[in-house]
Amino acid sequence: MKKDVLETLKYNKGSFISGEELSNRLGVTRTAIWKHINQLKEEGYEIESVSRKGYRLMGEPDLLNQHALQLELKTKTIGRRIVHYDTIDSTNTVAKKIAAEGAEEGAVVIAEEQTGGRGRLGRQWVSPKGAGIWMSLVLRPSIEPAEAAKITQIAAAAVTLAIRRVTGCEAGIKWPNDIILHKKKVCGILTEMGAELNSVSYIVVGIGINANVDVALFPEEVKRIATSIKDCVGNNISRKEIVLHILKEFEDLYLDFIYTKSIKKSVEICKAYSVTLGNTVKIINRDQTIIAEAVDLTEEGELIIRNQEGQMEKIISGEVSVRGISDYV
Ligand code: BT5
Repeated sequence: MKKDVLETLKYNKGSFISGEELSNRLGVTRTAIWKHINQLKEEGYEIESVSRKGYRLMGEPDLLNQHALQLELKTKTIGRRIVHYDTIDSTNTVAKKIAAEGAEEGAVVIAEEQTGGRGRLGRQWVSPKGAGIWMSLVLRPSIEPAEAAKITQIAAAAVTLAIRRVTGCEAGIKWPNDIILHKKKVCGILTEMGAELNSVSYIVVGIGINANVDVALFPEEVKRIATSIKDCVGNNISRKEIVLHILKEFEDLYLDFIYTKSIKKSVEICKAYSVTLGNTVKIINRDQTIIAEAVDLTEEGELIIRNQEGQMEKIISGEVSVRGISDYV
């Protein structure tokens, strides 16, 4: 019921709705409405109450804990359980641990700060306190280990849609795991798994987003290539709105993958918002560097390039930098 009260206030955000109207619409007494309003206020919602006018929602807290998110979450499984930490080494490490201990599909680990945030190949992910979105999703798809990279494409599509829908910023995808704003990295995705023989027992997809982060305070080598959503919008944005949208978009695309066994839908989104396709790319594979043109994505989410001899090649994973994007050197 508290959820319904909040939803109605949000729908009317900025204007008054009377206690009587709320109680009629939601079918409970005005005293019950009053109690829910008080609880919401205690949780940090700024609700103005004026006699004869009613209630008006003025501001919402930007909390990422289980209680705050669940009040507004519209998913069936993803995010139904949220484990929230103030400080943790890495949400991916915690998510892998709880997954190995049997955590259910859809469990999400979120931290305000990571002291040992990880990128791919043991690289560091800078994760300062309170301003970013550092979270990891536990999944249990019946897939083979070789398919794990598909989950990265689903996550990239979900994050891009969420950033675009909530902020209007033109987020793009640098294959396979970076989200880009104004040619700089705003988000990285790290997909890890636990597998037995030929089947995946769990997948953890870690998403790191510089939401309201001050990238000017980043180490020099990261500052050069990083940006934040705040820098695009011009002011702080609601991390909660972004998380709610990501979880919903992710669930829709993930369930589509589970039912159809194809990530076609996600790949369409990855193609539509790609900053890689049509550009010159540099691919570093072990000691070899290839310069090529990025041509297309396959239905499985692999990159097709045209090499300098004019031949087409399929790239399954690897370090790909795109000419014009900040990490191309
Ligand atoms: C990634 O790796 O981009 C994956 C990052 C995943 C982070 C999330 S946060 C929640 C979860 N828990 C974790 O411990 N990790 C996941 P990669 O493509 O290897 O890029 C790493 C590189 O990005 C670093 O070497 C830096 O150059 C750069 N970098 C580090 N921190 C950054 C930040 N906050 N913003 C932008 N770039 C960053």
